Amino acid sequence: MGSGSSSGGDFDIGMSAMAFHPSKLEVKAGTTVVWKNTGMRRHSVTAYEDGIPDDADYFASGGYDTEQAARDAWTQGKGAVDQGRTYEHTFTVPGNYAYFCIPHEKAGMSGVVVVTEK
Ligand SMILES: [Cu+2]
Repeated sequence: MGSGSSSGGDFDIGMSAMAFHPSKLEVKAGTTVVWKNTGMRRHSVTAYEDGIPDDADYFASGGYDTEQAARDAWTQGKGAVDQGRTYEHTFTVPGNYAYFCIPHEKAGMSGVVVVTEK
């Protein structure tokens, strides 16, 4: 559970129709961030491979190792965070992590997690 929760609930970042809330979250290294699909649609949490620190682990809902694998899986209906479900990732390397939702990328559904030193 992240320390930067603005929800006061059991998650850090919510997902509405076409946006992450908040779209920018700052946490300390070692924090586990929890996303929750608080909307009605199927979303993904997919890191931009070029948008994370070089030495950080790639992350994507569905557990894919690369952005392309996540995109390919989505076309087969895989990797979604369904309504009411959560996805979490623990950030260990400080830096900026840009991510997006595959089906709503063109609609601007993206966000960033800023990880600071402990
Ligand atoms: Cu979405």
